Amino acid sequence: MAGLTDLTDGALRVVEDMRDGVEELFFEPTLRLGVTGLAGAGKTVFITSLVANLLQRGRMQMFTPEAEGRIEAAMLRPQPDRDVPRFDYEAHLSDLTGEVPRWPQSTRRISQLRLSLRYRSGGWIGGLTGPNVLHLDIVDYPGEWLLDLPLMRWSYAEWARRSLEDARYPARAPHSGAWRALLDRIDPAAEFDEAQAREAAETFTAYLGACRKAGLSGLAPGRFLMPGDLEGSPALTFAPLKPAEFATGRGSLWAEMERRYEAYKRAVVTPFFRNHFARIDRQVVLVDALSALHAGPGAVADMRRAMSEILDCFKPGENSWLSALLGKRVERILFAATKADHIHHTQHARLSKVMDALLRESVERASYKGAKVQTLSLAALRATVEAEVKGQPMVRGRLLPNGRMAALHPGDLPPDPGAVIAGARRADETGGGWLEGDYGVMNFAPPILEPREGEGPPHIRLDRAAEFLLADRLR
Ligand SMILES: Nc1nc2c(ncn2[C@@H]2O[C@H](COP(=O)(O)OP(=O)(O)OP(=O)(O)O)[C@@H](O)[C@H]2O)c(=O)[nH]1
Ligand SMILES: [Mg+2]
Repeated sequence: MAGLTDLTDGALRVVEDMRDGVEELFFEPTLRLGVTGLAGAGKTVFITSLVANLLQRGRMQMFTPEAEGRIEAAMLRPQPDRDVPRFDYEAHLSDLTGEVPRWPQSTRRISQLRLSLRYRSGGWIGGLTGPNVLHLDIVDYPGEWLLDLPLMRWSYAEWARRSLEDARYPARAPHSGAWRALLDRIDPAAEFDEAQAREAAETFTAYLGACRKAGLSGLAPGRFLMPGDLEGSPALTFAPLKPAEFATGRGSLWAEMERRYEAYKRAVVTPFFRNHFARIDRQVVLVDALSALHAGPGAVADMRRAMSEILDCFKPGENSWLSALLGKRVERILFAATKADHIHHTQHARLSKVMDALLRESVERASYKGAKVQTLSLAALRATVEAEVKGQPMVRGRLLPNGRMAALHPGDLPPDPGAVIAGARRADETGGGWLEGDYGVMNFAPPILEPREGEGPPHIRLDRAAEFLLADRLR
């Protein structure tokens, strides 16, 4: 039966893909934009503000199709994947721009949105042909789930080895004590016992939770902290064990943990990436480098490791379906440092450089098969204005939780990004960040906006991001 089901699924998929192909070829071109980033990187705010600013384009001067007056209409349309919930654009926008604006909750499930643009081609062609349509499809998901991507390449033994190695890094050791102590007590070769499996999974999850609180990034498996519809499911009752010194046979704790790990990859991780990362044309990778910089060298090292494990999955030839999926069609990738409104614009170039340096090695290792790559720093929703107080560059905004206005100086980023990388390499320094000023208290609320006809929410360089990601498809 399993064979038959597989066959049917396969056949359906082929039919669907053909239908998509036909639509794209003859009727209405589609651009799938992947918005990728770790938890809290700013994906939901980015999607909401990008859509709002494409619907009301008064703040999109650097987006040439708009500057040239060629966009005739932009509207939300029914999305193509009817089995995926719709991205609740209206709710997110009204949260961000309401009378008492607030940030969105962290995302708990996947959702999708389609924005359609009607535009005229530029130059003499535009005069000859009628208007064209481009559908922009965007997917939002919990950032934690991205961390599962590297698991696809690792066996259980490899994952267990890496998890233990990670747990000993100075930034993590203070949080991993209970879990490591438990591993010392558990014999992986012993007969499987459900209570022991549950204890290992719970202790490991608690350790991941503590890492998240400490501002660390590497928190796989993603569903442990953000289970979605798997909350309380036995599919999540596994954890890395200490690699056994002697063979672990059938019926052992190790064997069962390995089986569950593989089942998690097969039943949870594979469908997520196959269904939602497939057919991505353009990718924006959002990186909250500022928060990591603030949390200190240990957190920067941790983020760098997590991002490089993710980007390594884009290396060709590692895993056939995965590299086919990720590396095949992506034409453009934008690496964007988010929340740049936390710092004065005179620091923005440094922020981009730091992010560039953090990701450079892994970007070079990965192959995007001729994809165009760009880096910039942006704020999807600008929560601050700039001010100068006694000659000192500051940013001013409403602080959370009470909404009090304050002007703060976050400190300067190092002029040489190499210093950040070197500091992260010597990750034995766990304390003392690079942003020493007021960065720690900077928890800005979204701005209170006067709605202005024809304008989306204020941002920094969102139009440049749209230019890189979309403009050439609207020629
Ligand atoms: N000042 C400022 N803060 C931002 C901006 N974008 C995001 N933030 C902050 O970052 C937090 C996380 O943003 P989200 O868009 O929810 O992040 P996400 O990537 O969707 O996170 P998950 O759903 O948890 O994966 C927000 O609650 C804000 O505090 C921005 O442009 N400016
Ligand atoms: Mg989100």
